[in-house]
Amino acid sequence: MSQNKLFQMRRRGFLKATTASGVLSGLTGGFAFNPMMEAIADELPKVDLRTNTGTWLPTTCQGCTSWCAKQIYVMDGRAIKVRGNPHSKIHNTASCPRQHLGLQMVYDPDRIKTPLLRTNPKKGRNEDPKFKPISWDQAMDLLAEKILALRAKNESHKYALLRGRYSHVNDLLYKQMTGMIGSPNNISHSSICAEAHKMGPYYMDGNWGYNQYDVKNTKYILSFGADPIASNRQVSFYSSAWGDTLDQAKVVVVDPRLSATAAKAHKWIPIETGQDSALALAIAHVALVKGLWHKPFVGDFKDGKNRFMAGKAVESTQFEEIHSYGLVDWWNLALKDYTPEWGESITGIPAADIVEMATDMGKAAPAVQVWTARGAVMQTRGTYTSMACHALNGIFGGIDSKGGLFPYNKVPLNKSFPDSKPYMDAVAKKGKKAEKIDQRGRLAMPALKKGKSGGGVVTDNVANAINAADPYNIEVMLAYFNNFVFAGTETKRWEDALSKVDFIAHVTTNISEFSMFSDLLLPASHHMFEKWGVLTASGNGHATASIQKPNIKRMHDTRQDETEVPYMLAKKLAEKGFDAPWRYINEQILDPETGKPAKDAEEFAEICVKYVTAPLWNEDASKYGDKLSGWDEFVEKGIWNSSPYPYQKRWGKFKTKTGKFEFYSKSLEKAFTAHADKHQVTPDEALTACNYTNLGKVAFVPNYQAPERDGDANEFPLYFVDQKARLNHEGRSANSPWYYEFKDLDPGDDNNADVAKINPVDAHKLGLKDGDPIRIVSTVGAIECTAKLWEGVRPGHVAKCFGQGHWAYGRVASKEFGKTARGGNNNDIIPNRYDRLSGSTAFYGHIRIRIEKA
Ligand SMILES: Nc1nc2c(c(=O)[nH]1)N[C@H]1C(S)=C(S)[C@@H](COP(=O)(O)OP(=O)(O)OC[C@H]3O[C@@H](n4cnc5c(=O)[nH]c(N)nc54)[C@H](O)[C@@H]3O)O[C@H]1N2
Ligand SMILES: Nc1nc2c(c(=O)[nH]1)N[C@H]1C(S)=C(S)[C@@H](COP(=O)(O)OP(=O)(O)OC[C@H]3O[C@@H](n4cnc5c(=O)[nH]c(N)nc54)[C@H](O)[C@@H]3O)O[C@H]1N2
Ligand code: SF4
Ligand SMILES: [Mo]
Repeated sequence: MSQNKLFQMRRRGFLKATTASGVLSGLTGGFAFNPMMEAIADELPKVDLRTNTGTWLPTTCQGCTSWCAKQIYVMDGRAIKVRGNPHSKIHNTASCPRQHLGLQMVYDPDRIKTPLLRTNPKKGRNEDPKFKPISWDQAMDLLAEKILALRAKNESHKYALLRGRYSHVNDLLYKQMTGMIGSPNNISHSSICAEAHKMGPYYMDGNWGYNQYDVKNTKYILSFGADPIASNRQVSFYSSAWGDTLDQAKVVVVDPRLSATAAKAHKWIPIETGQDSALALAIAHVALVKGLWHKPFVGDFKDGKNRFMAGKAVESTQFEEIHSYGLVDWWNLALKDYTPEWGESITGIPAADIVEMATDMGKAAPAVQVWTARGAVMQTRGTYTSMACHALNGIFGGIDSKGGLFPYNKVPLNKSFPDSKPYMDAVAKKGKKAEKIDQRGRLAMPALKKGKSGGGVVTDNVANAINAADPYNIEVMLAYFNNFVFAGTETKRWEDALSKVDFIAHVTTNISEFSMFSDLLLPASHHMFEKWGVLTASGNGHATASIQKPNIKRMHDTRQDETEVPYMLAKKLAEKGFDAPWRYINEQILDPETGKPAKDAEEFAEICVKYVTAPLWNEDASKYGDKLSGWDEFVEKGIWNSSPYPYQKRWGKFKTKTGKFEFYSKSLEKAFTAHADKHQVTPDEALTACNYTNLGKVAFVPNYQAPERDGDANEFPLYFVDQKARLNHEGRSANSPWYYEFKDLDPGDDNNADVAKINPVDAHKLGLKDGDPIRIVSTVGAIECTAKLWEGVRPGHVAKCFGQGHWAYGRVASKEFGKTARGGNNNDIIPNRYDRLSGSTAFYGHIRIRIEKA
């Protein structure tokens, strides 16, 4: 039987009555049958009409936050292959395994093909939305009406814009439009992403951002949870360089789970979850006692005699720092007590091993780099873990050093669109002044992004705020490229919250769990193949700006989320008498080449990218990197590269309060004291309100605080360890068959299964064997999956990939679309907790569980 016949038969065999939504026709399972490959083939012209010649066209992958510059091979209007953009000085043609899944996503037969309107007014987990197709004009009309109704009653603050993944043309829809409509509520996903990671770097060396790691020149890598050949940032580059790195450097990975990187490392340290800071602090202690710190960066005792002795305070005037500040204060306040024996008592890692690590790092200094991942820092104590780990980069001088780590190079972009304030009327000005819906900046939620109380978003708390109608209720929501009902913790909170919102419009490629609580679905053009955008990335000493552009025949009646949608909405609002956004668009966002406004939505999308990137090609960017002759060259290459990062660039001029690398963070002290002052309490009262246990000045140095644990240890005797699957495009690839067919790319995982990896020691106690169906129960929920006995997880811990458990993300991702999940969503069992200093959601460390046979 031919392949096609077989597929047709299976398709018929699997056809059922229509599904919950009535939109996706009812293929269940997706385990044996794969409609996707057929759909891709269907999209190409019939075989004898194909030209068999194509072109490599540039774009950017957003499968993860590496944001690699890509080329796609397009033949007859269809994309058929993906590779790295050879012009990239970060990764060249190198790539990661998940790049290919983009093809299955853009040609996913389950994509939304037209706007859809909910006809069932009742919202809930078991309510079928009963979506029916409508036109774009009707859709925009309805959304505009809802927004205008809020403005008419002077309650424009009850509008909210939710942003998930994005490109650098987002400012118009995200910030400027929201402002002109009159709401303070532009909510990004950043604090369910990795904000706690930035706390160490920002409050110690002034970089609110991620670092790039000089892996080609390093001699020692210590990773706290980071798995750079599978996850993290610059996976394509690190994967291509890692073999050489392993030859020339010692690599030590600290992770309760044997990650892909740990499996190749010289040493794997399966730490108890939540205890990373104790290890980092004990290493720092040894480095000082043994005189291993990097003196050209940190300085030395004036007479060269080391006085750091365990438990003994040091006179600060005896030490002269060079590029750092507060080393002796830190020692006296906390570090002097964090001996290797103390470290062993908390982490179980032998003191001798801790001493060995410090000694090796001292020898390799300054070609030392200490990485942190979400796993170590997106915890209730995350800010302090981030600081403790980053402090090691200071002690061993890796900061901005050859073989160390440094911030992303500057890419001159107009990321901010022109200020829309002059277009705000009285309604908008009043609305914009309301408290933000996520309660950021309240006493118990400082969210100190860039030194400001309430400077950062508290994404996951939006659900709590809506459920409590505190500070008010949201009535109209526009959300794009996000799925917080799946990606946020304690998912039930999001289901309840969205059920309370009167009108939600979701701009999405696929119906997702978030869509199931929405009223209007607006089909999005796929970001990698059908959309104008621009992204920046950094690695290998360079930064890049690379474009996304519509390279294939647009599938379906879709629109680009960040450009066409706001353009059409502004036009509709103007037709109905509110013309501020429309005037703004036509007066402020002009083609940098002609000075003219766009003539239609599609042209506007391109103009937005031209506007943002003009400093790279319309001006002379050679001060920062490549010199381009103009827009055409940029579009043809698809990428601009920066010059290499100059080593020691920031030495002597860190953007901290003292201008130094702050072991005692004057910057955090200032920011947190201002937060306490704002609430008219003492800093200690504020720290206590935020659930931190070390008060006084200790709060401003890296310090150890026992992890919070959720639940009773007898009832829930195991810890849960979440991880990213290697083929996760964040939450977006779950409807791609390859995601399941190659699941064993994750060490310990099995193809076509959702497994919880349990150490055989624990499994035997529980009487479990491979393949047993199990239920994982936490204090907030339960999920079902399959037991997998595996030595690659620390006893007492259970590791499971995030990504499966979709009950509404297409026919492959769900057992029965709209009803039953395939596998379990980890977020159903993760209790909603925060690292309050950063406003980040805790996804790790606090999750106690038990396992039952299902
Ligand atoms: N494959 C893949 N890569 C991705 C993405 C993706 O979806 N898929 N998404 C991208 C995005 S959005 C982001 S923000 C980055 C995030 O990249 P990272 O910041 O590197 O974070 P994760 O990979 O989420 O971190 C989870 C890791 O921490 C480990 N871990 C869990 N608990 C602990 C603990 O208590 N201590 C220690 N030391 N480790 C622990 C887990 O085993 C896992 O290896 O990744 C990007 N890269
Ligand atoms: N347990 C656990 N939870 C996590 C993580 C984890 O590692 N473990 N990772 C966290 C991290 S780092 C992040 S960044 C967040 C991500 O969480 P979100 O920001 O919510 O993003 P996604 O889950 O990727 O969902 C994106 C949604 O956008 C839609 N979509 C897909 N492609 C497109 C497109 O091209 N255009 C538009 N407009 N829409 C599209 C689909 O509906 C998809 O469900 O999840 C966080 N949640
Ligand atoms: S590393 Fe991430 S951004 Fe780069 S190709 Fe892979 S999935 Fe895409
Ligand atoms: Mo993220």
